[in-house]
Amino acid sequence: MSNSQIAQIFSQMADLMEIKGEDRFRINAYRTAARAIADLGEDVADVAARNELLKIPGVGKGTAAKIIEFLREGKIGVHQELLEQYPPGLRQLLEIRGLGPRKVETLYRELNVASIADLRACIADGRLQRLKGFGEKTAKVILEGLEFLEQAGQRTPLGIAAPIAAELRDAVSRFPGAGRVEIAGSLRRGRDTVADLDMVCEAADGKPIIEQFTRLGPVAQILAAGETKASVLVDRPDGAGQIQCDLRVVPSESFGAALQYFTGSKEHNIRLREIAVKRGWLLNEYGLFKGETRLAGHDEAGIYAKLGFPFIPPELRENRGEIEADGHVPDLLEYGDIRGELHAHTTASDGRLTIEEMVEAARERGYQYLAITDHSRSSVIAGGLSAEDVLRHAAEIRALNARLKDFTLLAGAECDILPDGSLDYPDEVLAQLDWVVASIHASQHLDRDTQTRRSIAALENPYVCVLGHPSGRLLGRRDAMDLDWDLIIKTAARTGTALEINASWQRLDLNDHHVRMATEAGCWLSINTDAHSAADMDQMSYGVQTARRGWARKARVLNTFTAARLQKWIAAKRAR
Ligand code: DGT
Ligand code: CA
Ligand code: CA
Ligand code: ZN
Repeated sequence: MSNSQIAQIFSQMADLMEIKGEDRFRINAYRTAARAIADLGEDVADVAARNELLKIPGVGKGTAAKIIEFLREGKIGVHQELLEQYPPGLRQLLEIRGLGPRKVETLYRELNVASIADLRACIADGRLQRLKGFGEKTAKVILEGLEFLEQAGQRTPLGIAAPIAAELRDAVSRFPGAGRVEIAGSLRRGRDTVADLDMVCEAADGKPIIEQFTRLGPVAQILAAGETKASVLVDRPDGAGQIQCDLRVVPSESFGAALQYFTGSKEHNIRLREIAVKRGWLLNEYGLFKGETRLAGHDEAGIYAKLGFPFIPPELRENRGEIEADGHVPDLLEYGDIRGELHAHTTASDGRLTIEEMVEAARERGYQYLAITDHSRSSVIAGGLSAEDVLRHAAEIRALNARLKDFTLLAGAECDILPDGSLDYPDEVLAQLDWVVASIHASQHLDRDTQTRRSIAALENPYVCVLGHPSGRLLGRRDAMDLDWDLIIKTAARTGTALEINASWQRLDLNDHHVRMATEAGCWLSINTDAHSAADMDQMSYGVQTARRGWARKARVLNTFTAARLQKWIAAKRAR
């Protein structure tokens, strides 16, 4: 489809025309048309073929002619002319708060500033400050804008964003006049990182909601506040800058449509709109319409139902086959299916709680079993246990287990996979444990072949139940290891060794793509929080969301089993 290309060209033209100082009316026409075409439910070429471009709301005579020009020539003349006058990099400068199109034009004309690097250089040596109409104050505002832009490029991890969002949602829910309030956007879809937070609030009158929202304690700065929407910045509790939160207030009859629209993903929404258009309907953030008649909009389920789908869980809404599957993924894992934790540390290595305290924490979360998996000897900094110590520790765990009613403790270990692929404990030690997680904790920068062979050697070991945090990534801090995923997943499927979905928000490893591959290959999975404290166990929901994003089936996730069934699984694995 040419839709996205044309939309991009139009918005680039609008930006460059703005710098050139052209007529506002024409600039807005391009922006409106760009949006309309990006949101179109069908290929714009088909619309043009039917001679119906002018029927698209937001497309006028001028923009329709440009669309036809693009479809015929593959480019648009005035766009090419603009590109000759101004380098495309200038557009980036428009994104800096405190630097409007007039100033961008002046800087380009007078100082030849065509990029952020040029801009920084001109501020550093004072050329910008000496320019007429600029000065120290402007320079300071621009520098602040630059800093914000750089920080805004950063995505916030799910585990940082989710508690902030929950706090804001609860606060908004308490406002007088507020009805339903929901988090939307990538956070609702359970992505491992989010660019910003999106929230939808049901209320008859937007203004008082927006006013109260912008006055909330956590709000550090108001970026925009209107009658029905606001954007604010909230400080991240980890001190790593701020995150933006967009709130939209909508009337009751549009709440479901707005929640659906702002949950996204954009790609999923485009597919839904196509389906609506094929029936001669219109789907947007206000509702699903047939002409003037509202078919749905009050709630999300109603929209999906009218379009012929079951409720599609937000985690699936990525246009990765959920539309073709009619929104139905068989046996999709649910949070309530989780019955235990299979990767946890105690004071024996680097955990903060004793075995008893960890049992308590697991029971509080309604679990039926817990595997204690402290570190092995090579993880020296984490207080890894020698072979002797791990067996003594196992005896202690079993003694406690014998005293527990209605709860099962597994005596295990998180055993390091050494650089040569051998394990940190010999097989005769591993054979005396109930449960073994094998993980790579050091030498993560070996070449792809060596690294892959290491993981595969661990998967081949009959005593290894699960490969821990298989990619080794730490979000925003350490890249994933270079691995041959096809081979690793094939080996896991063949050997019957489970792959971990480490639910800790710093890891979320496997990620959603790898879960999908593993699910398609028929691998076993285990969703583990790798808990070092009681609170860590609450990250299970992030792992479950990641699993759902990868279409994981309940039947393939080990910690949905009963304790008895898990024991059988372990015995069968060892007997293979
Ligand atoms: P991110 O980047 O982590 O914030 O991801 P999202 O998905 O939260 O993206 P965001 O915040 O830009 O927009 C929220 C939702 O609003 C998005 O998932 C779908 C919808 N949306 C935003 N812009 C557009 C658009 O231009 N066209 C369509 N169809 N939907 C859009
Ligand atoms: Ca967002
Ligand atoms: Ca947003
Ligand atoms: Zn661990």
